[in-house]
Amino acid sequence: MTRTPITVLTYGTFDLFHHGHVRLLQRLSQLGDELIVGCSTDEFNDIKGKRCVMPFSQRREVLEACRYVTRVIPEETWEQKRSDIVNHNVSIFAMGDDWTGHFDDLGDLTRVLYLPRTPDVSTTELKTRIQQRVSAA
Ligand code: C2G
Repeated sequence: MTRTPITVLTYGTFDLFHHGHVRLLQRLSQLGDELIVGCSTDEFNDIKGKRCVMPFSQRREVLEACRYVTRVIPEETWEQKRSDIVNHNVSIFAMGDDWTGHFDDLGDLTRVLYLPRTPDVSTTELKTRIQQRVSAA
């Protein structure tokens, strides 16, 4: 009797991939059998008001190289989560806890979890550090 694989789903921009991203994906991968990551497209980042250093194709390539990630899908809209959850038979939808409460409405479809962020690292902080190094050079 083979059981249904537990599929975990998350979304994000994942620009300048760092250990905070890695630790989230590592914990998520431990919650199930496969981890699907919705990577925000450049067009969706415009909607989110995020300016990326790395274009979607590079952010996707980095995520696909991550040992904890099974599959990467494009995230193009806020609204696609419900259909993604159904189409990929997702058992757990999870995000970092800066999103706590934002996706509770998905609770009728799947388990919704928010995991603690990794402290002291963010894409924004990395950009600042780089700018400081450049100006100090
Ligand atoms: N994260 C983390 N620890 C950090 C930084 C980020 O756990 N130090 C988590 C965030 O909480 C998020 C994921 O890594 O769950 C990706 O972070 P971002 O690339 O900043 O994603 P975001 O812009 O929050 O996009 O529809 C959902 C959005 O696409 C989420």
